[in-house]
Amino acid sequence: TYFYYKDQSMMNQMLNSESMRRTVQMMQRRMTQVKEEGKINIDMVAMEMPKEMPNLRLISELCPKSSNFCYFQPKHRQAFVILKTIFESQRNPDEVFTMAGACRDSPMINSQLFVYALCSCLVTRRDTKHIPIPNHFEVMPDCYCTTDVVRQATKMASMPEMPNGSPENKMPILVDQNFVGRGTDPEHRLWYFREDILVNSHHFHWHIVFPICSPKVEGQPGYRDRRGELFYYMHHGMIARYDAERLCNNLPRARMFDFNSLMLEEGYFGKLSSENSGMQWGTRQAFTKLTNVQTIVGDGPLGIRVEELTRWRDRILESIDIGYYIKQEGNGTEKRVKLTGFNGIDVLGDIVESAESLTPHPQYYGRIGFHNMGHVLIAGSHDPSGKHREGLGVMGDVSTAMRDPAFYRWHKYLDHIFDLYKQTLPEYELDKGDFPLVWKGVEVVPQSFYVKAEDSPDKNMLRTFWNTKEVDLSRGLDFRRTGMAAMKKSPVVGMFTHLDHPRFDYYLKIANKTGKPTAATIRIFMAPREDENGDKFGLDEQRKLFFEMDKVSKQLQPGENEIRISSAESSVTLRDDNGSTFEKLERLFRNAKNQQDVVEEGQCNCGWPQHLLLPRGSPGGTPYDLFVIVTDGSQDKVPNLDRKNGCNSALSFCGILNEKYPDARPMGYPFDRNPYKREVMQPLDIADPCAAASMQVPVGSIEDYVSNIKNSAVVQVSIRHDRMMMKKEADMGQQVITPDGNCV
Ligand code: CUO
Repeated sequence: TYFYYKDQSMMNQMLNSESMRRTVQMMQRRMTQVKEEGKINIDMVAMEMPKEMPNLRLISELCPKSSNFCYFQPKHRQAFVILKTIFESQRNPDEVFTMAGACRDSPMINSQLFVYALCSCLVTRRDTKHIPIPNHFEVMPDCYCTTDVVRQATKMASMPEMPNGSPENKMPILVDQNFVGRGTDPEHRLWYFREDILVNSHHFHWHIVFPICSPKVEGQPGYRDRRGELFYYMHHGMIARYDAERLCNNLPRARMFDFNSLMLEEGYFGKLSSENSGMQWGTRQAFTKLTNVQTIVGDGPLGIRVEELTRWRDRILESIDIGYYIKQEGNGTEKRVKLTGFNGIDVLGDIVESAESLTPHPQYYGRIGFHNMGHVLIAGSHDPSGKHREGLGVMGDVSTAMRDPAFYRWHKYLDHIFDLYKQTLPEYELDKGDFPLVWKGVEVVPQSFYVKAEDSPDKNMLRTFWNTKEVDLSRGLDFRRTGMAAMKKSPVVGMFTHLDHPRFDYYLKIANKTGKPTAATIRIFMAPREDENGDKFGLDEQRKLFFEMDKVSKQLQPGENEIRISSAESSVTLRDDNGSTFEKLERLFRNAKNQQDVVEEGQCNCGWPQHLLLPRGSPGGTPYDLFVIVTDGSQDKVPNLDRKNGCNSALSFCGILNEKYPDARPMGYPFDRNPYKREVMQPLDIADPCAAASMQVPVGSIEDYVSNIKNSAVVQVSIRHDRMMMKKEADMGQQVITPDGNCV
């Protein structure tokens, strides 16, 4: 379906150049011709121009079309809020799309900004929240593919169709690890994680669903329940997974950003450029020191100082130490409010991220935000004075930031802050729970071996391998607007190499001794078992490395329950392997009988990629601890929850759009707090009351921990990485002969 404007005079006003006007007119003529000839089936939809165009000049001044849009930069954020508000203030979805069509083609509007504002509006408005959003990597492939791939794709898109199905312009463009670095750099081993298109797309979509400008008042459109806490928990999950990948690649865990040296030890050369703005993303040499960022090319003076970052950091740490935060009141006065309890982490998340409408005191905790400013300072560190006219680095945008090793240093520091707060809270008394279930055990079984689960030699042995994914790059904004590609159906295919694994099941046996049907929540976590030196982790360290694998609600019948949970339905991953592609959405809209079909099938592309559910492991097998705990479903339940609402995959990372977060417990429970067991010491001297006091003794290992909690179990699993195994064979659980003749 192609859109054109009914009102040609308005269109001419929108298109500022003669060549652009000619291109569009030529495209319209060509489309009419092709349609009349019946060569392809094109629906042409006439679009009304908005009755009144808002003044877009301010948006253009705040975020020029020629800049790389930076989500964390205050002026760009202001532009984002204004444009999003323009979309939100339209009276109905038709008006939103009419306005969006006009803004998209306006010479005033930055393309990246346009996509952010429109997507964010669609997931916020009540009357558009059912509309699934396509993958960002299909809309903006230049944020995910290196410049040479984009150039190649552009060239292929503009090639005329070859006769007789000649494969010349159908050949996929191969995208693999060789594009961004070389094996001589140890950090390059993590290319498959940092450069993964679905990892970066998840990060983009998460920040779209939970934008910085979310409203504060419950019930307002776009209000996000426990948003600050989810900022902590989702990013914590990503950092824990990154560390798990590092350890199995023989790399030490990521080190947090060092405020003393201000040094960024790893360099990054992403080879990315924005096709829309024409700017290159900045690069950074190793051992670059963070300094004040004065100017950003295209955006003028910025004046962000490291000193401010340090001051805000100190205020946040002090608030944690004293257990109070400073809140600004409507009348300009301030008051101290207790930072504790269930909501404490939610408030702290907003303070650290400094979501502007949510932070309790913007002046005190950061006028543009502690977390956001860290991103901008790192993104500008390669040319802080702007004298080289370099664009911001990839840390400036949520769709590109996870490519840079500095992202993990910065977020590890934030995670450290959150953990300092969590350490001020009392430990969970899990051993005192009165949920009388009895464990028989937990096993992990590849799905192809499930029939013989009990005696399969492969139980608790998981595998990973390399796979490829094809992505249609021709939908990117610029590809569609220029050249002949807009008029033919021929896709430009990028073939991305990524980690993958055969699906597997968790196989649990739980005896319900309550004598009646009981609701239960099964929480599954995984963590590396050994540290950089091959020593077994103590739980005080390991608890920070546990990442969520799944969370499932089940009704347990009295007596023994055998439960099988598939890895493919994880609570942290996307439901579809490729997310919602344009192709899928087109099919969905074509086949849907009503809006409910769209709501049930569509998703907002927020969710960890299924193919990265498991860490890579190693050729010889890497040991991991798989921990399962069953909690009382009646205490986990959130009342009046509509789980049928849109955007309902990856619940643990993304919640349910416009609903309460679907778990009443703190996120990360039970590893978010220190695991202590209480032991009462025998009095040594009756005259000395201190000697008789109870003492908290740290738990040594995960096995010690589990031995005290009757509703939990831990099992050791091994993940083996088969370098050559291909997906088809892996799914079938068959042996494969690799090209070098080895049998895996
Ligand atoms: Cu998601 Cu720093 O918050 O990137």
